[in-house]
Amino acid sequence: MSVNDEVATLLEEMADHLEARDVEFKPNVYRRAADSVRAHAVSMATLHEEAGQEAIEELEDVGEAIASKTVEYLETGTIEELEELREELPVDMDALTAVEGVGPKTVGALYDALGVETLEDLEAAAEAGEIREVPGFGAKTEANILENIPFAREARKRSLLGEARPVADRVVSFLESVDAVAVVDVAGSIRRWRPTIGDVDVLVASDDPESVVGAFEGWEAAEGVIEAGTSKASVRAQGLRVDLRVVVPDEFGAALQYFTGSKEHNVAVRNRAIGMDLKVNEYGVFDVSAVDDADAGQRVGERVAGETEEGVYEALGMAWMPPELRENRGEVAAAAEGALPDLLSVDDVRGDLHVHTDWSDGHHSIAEMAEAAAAFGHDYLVIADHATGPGMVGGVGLDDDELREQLAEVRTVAADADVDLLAGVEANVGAEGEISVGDDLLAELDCVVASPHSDLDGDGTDRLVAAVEHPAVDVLGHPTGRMLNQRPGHDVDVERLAAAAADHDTALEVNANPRRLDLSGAHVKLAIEAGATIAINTDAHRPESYEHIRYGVHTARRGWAEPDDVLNCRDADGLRAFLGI
Ligand code: DGT
Ligand code: CA
Ligand code: CA
Ligand code: ZN
Repeated sequence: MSVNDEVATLLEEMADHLEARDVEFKPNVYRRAADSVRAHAVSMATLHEEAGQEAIEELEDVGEAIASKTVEYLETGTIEELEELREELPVDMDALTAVEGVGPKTVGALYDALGVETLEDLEAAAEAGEIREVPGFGAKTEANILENIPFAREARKRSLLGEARPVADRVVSFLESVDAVAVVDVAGSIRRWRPTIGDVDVLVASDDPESVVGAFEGWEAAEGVIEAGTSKASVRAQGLRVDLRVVVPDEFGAALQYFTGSKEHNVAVRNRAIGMDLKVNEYGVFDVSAVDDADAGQRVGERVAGETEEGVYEALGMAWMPPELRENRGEVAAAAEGALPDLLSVDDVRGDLHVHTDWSDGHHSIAEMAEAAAAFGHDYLVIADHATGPGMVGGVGLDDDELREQLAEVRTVAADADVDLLAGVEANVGAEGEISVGDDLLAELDCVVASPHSDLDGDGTDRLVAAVEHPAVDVLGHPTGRMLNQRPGHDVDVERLAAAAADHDTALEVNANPRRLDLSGAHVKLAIEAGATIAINTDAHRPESYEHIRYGVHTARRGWAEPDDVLNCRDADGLRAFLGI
């Protein structure tokens, strides 16, 4: 973890403890400060060294009290107030609050009543029927908790793509600087851009594997070596396991293909090879037509490919395909027929249709978000702050009068902005699909994003279909409402939803926030096949988050999306035509 991540994690833990003790306001102050510290480009340690506590106080949403706790941590390695809070409430807060429906307040109450400290305690208490006896809890809550524990336990083993990808980028650029390394690439789920990552796989081509392993063990970000051999090693870095394998340059392509996976894709590839009298494995592609026993060893028969991945696929009669497609969803047949999609890339995206400002829960003004979007290279930007309504707690959302006021402000800023600045809203989709903003106001806005924020259990198809059928809705935001590693979100009949969306000219969002990635790649593929248009939006609450667009783009690529399938790959005129403005 970087220093900023460490500080942010501690501030978040303070927030949870304060909330567990029913302290008002302060928890959110700590959470906002944690966000700000985590997103800050310069390390708190550097700021502190060079300019002291005052430099930390300059951060957005960080006041004197939190800056002084940060300094206390940097100087002593602990925060005394947090130590006291932990002593009073000695629970595994992270593990317990990972259970959907269990927040810090619940943790506090169950500790006081039953002494629940760990996930195991929680499970035992629920199984024994003790939770329903605690005031404020009932049999239904108890059953929900019990049902959600396995999901939380599984989820905690995997990291978010948004956490793992920066680590992968870092290890690749480090290995590129090592002399003995000829070629380096990531493999495994990180290369396929899966939304969650078990471990980060890195593959190197080299004639001197021991030097590469030695350098890797000394990588500055490595916090500990898990295991090390002559041609592979695993280290822990920023809370992740990073697996390195070193192969000879001549076998790099075959190894890269093999270790990229997915397993299901590799099975389909191997089966195709068998039908062609070929054998494919991590060492190469081998012609085994003249061999009696193709299983006699790994390197049998005549080797026909293996140095490059392109060569491996070519030997099997397939075009090379982007790793995002390798999930056994028809890509092997498509590659053999020359029918692979021409996937979009990050550069194809021309704007963002869903960002927040300090009018709701963002952290920057309309003008700042617009300026940063222009600097990022966008042609257009839609300000889509939260409206009040179901799921908007804590006074975050704007009512219709405030939205009208904001609309006027957006028009004023737009007059001088370097992007085509459009006025929108993120309205809430109610339990029956109703939209939480008045129809006359919706008609005045350029772009209406509508998203579900409440009641996210069970099948959501009816509710979401009703929302996309609303004539004023342009984009259905984070349709399932899933939060990776936290809650699964709605089940959705995506084909029915997509057909309705296509009929009513509503785009379905791929929310690029690394906690969401919603729709998923599998959903995107179904949606496009049913004729729907996709929108890829960051849901940015600060300019730094514009960078998240890559997670959305790669998720859409996992769904076989081409530029024509994506609303915000169109130019401003094309966007306006879709929005009817
Ligand atoms: P993860 O780490 O759980 O997010 O997922 P992956 O896909 O990165 O899986 P990992 O790290 O266990 O292995 C990396 C790749 O190596 C995997 O995608 C395919 C390949 N691989 C590993 N074990 C096997 C296996 O038993 N059979 C086959 N065909 N491929 C394997
Ligand atoms: Ca992996
Ligand atoms: Ca691995
Ligand atoms: Zn939202």
